[in-house]
Amino acid sequence: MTDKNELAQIGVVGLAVMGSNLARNFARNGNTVAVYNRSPEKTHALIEAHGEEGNFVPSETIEDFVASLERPRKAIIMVKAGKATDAVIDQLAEAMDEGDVIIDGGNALFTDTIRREKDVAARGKHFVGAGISGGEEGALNGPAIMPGGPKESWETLGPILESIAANVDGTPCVTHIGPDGAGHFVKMVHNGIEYADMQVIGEAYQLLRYGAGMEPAEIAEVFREWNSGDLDSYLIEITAEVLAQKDPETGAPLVDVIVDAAGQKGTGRWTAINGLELGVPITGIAESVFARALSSSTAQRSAAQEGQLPAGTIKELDVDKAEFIEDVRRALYAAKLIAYSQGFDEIKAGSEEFGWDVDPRDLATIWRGGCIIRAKFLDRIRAAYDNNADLPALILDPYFKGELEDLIDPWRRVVVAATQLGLPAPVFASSLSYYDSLRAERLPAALIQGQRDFFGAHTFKRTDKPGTFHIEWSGDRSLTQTD
Ligand code: NBP
Repeated sequence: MTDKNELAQIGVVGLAVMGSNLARNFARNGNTVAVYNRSPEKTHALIEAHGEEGNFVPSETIEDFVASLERPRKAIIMVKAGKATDAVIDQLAEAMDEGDVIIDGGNALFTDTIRREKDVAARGKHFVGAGISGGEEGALNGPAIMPGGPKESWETLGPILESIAANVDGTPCVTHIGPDGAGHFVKMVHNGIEYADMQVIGEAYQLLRYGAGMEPAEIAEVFREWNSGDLDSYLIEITAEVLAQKDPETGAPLVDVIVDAAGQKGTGRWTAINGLELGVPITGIAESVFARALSSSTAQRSAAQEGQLPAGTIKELDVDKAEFIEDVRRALYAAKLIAYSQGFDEIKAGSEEFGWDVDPRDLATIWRGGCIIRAKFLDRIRAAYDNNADLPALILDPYFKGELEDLIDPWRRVVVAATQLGLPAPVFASSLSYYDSLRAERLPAALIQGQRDFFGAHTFKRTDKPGTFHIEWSGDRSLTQTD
């Protein structure tokens, strides 16, 4: 139904796949929704195909669109991230009044969101950068939504977003995350964790396929079974679907006809870059981004294959299939746990750096539904932060520590097996090194400090007394205290 005279509670600008699905979701959930797209064809197409799903108020100019919104006006931008977003923000800020709310639901870099929030606030309007996860399907049927921006805008916006978000046990998968860029920041880290989660699943598949010699359909069954336990998650579920799928053209397993070069749109890379900038070791996420980059280095991979780089002479491992499958499951669980622990570390560091006061419990709650990393496991993460909101690391929670007791040996065995079999398992292996680094009593960092002092007089601290010290390396090698 469309009614030009009815004022809309919410508006959507940008009616490509995400925007039109989000608009339909609003309409289906009882909101009157104003819709506008730069080229009117998309607006017409939406109304023609789905106008009967609820109350839509279509406009062909941004001025008419703004006039069709009830005050304080609330408009969600779902256009291509980058310059297009800036252009639409400018048009809306021009046409709107003081106190109106502009929401960017695209995948913006959080530093852009901080800048935009400042600009829009200076023009007397509110700006909310909202991370939206769940892809096309989520936008239509219930995404996880991570809005940042001023708290007061959440008061008017919150109930509308709650009406369309996914819902788990009666709790909507949306909450106010924190000021300015907080929402887009946590969405970025969510995507980084998603990269790591997908990579560890990929590594498990690789080991079962080429280590245990299993066929994709058989591995699909293993993943189906895993989906009923600790690993129960959307990503494990769809992995089973993909592995069971046959190519409609050849009848071969679909996974065998897909080119093994993984794409990326950039949010994983942003998460890794930000981890480096904040000095947070998000090794699982960074290795996952590198693994995709390596897979896509096709020229180099062909040269390496043609050049027959030596595999070494260590004898292949004989594995007991059933035991190996269970070991791989546990290694996957362990590496996944590390990736989440690191992701939450990055969120904590970002929140401190930018003064957002993000509550990790909120994220564990809203990520349980709608988003790509939705998983049973998030209930455990929520319980961990409920028990202790200041956990130094997620893996130090008593429940997860207990889990690691059961996971550590299989995890080590799988990394050894991967190494002996010559199968790449970058996140399984690097996560284990991260874990062992965290628990190590002494790290080689002491030696590195010695090297730094040797060539650059960078000084060092001592274990036995306070102060900063230097050795006269090119002189008599005496010790001097520098402060
Ligand atoms: P696209 O990212 O493909 O963007 C197409 C939309 O942007 C069209 O409505 C287009 O209008 C509009 N647009 C462009 Br391009 N330049 C514009 C400009 N200068 N002024 C006004 N409008 C302009 O759409 P999408 O895939 O639906 O994604 C929308 C946002 O949601 C993106 O930021 C994306 O990163 C994010 N997101 C996408 C997904 C996903 O699964 N696809 C998931 C989560 C988030 P036109 O019709 O006139 O060309």
